[in-house]
Amino acid sequence: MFKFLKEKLKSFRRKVEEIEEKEIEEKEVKEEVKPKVKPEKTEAEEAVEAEKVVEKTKSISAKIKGKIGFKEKVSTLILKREVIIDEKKLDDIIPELEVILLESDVAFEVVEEISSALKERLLGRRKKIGEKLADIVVNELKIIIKNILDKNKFDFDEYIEKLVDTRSPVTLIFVGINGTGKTTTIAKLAKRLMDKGYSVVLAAGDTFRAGAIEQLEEHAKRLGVKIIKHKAGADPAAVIYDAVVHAESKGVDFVLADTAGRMHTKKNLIDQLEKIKRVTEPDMTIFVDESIAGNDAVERARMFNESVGIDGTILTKLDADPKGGTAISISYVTGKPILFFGVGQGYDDLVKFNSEWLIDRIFGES
Ligand SMILES: Nc1nc2c(ncn2[C@@H]2O[C@H](COP(=O)(O)OP(=O)(O)OP(=O)(O)O)[C@@H](O)[C@H]2O)c(=O)[nH]1
Ligand SMILES: [Mg+2]
Repeated sequence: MFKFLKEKLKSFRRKVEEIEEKEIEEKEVKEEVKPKVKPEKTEAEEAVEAEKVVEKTKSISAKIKGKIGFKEKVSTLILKREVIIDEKKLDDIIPELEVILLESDVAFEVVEEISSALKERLLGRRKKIGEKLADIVVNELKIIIKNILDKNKFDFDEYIEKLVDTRSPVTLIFVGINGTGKTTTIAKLAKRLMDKGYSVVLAAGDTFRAGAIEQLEEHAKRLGVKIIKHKAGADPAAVIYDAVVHAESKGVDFVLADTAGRMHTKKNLIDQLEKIKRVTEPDMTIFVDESIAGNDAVERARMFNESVGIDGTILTKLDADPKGGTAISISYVTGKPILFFGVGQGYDDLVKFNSEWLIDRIFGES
């Protein structure tokens, strides 16, 4: 997962380290010209000592009048190690990061946001003795990406728990283009809900693609869950409506409704989704797309949201995505939360959205 982005971020880190090493070397060359007072001590020892002495000089300032020369020396020792992150340093660092993010399919507006937030957080910052520039930059980057991911924070479990107390059934419909994982995700979510003790019925609302009804039926059989279906070619709004009526009469908690994959550019197909929504009044319209599609997925999410209206996204195939930019960008761009990540083809390969989980996958070793 995210191999490409991880490698790039590692080499970015090395580059920041090199910038810092070069700067230290340049300083040391300058230092060598000046005579050293206590050459036998290491720089780190000197720095620690220097800090202690400055603290002391503050509290006992009256007593140090005769040692002014020494105090001045101590201050220079601190100053020469305390680096302020300036515009020039950021100009060396940030453009490189922007390229990495763009190459990793992070949406342009999100790259801009990361870039300006990083600049704001770093410019003029004093780097303490012993602090590594690379650590500072990477930690800030993690915080910024986490803030972006949490911008539309939403707890799916909490939401449905409340909802299911007030009405039965809770209806969720799944929309998106062809082949992104809608049907598989419905099966995964059905299992997840049943594992939590809820009852579920599936609605075979993809009456268009050959074999789509049978595909959902197969999942229903494996999971031991009821499916409501009509013949191929039937009106999907009618199928989903029937499933809702069935669930109402049997006291079933959830209706998970499949729909046919459709391009966001096909007006008649988008109109059909509007009709489904009008007739079945779903509690949530969930957009499903695949992480590997990069900026295309983000663009489609934006278009589906504008035309049909979505309440959240499930991003599938993270396990097969070397980049990760879609996951970073999609919620920020649509203003709607990511609900789950699909991380494989098995029923349990569904991870509830959690920004820390994602940050660990991007920056960690796993
Ligand atoms: N690796 C991986 N594959 C997935 C994931 N989710 C779905 N798939 C696979 O993606 C393929 C398409 O999945 P479907 O669920 O049929 O997709 P769909 O959106 O319903 O497709 P249409 O009905 O044709 O529009 C299948 O082979 C799934 O097994 C995932 O998270 N990871
Ligand atoms: Mg399908």
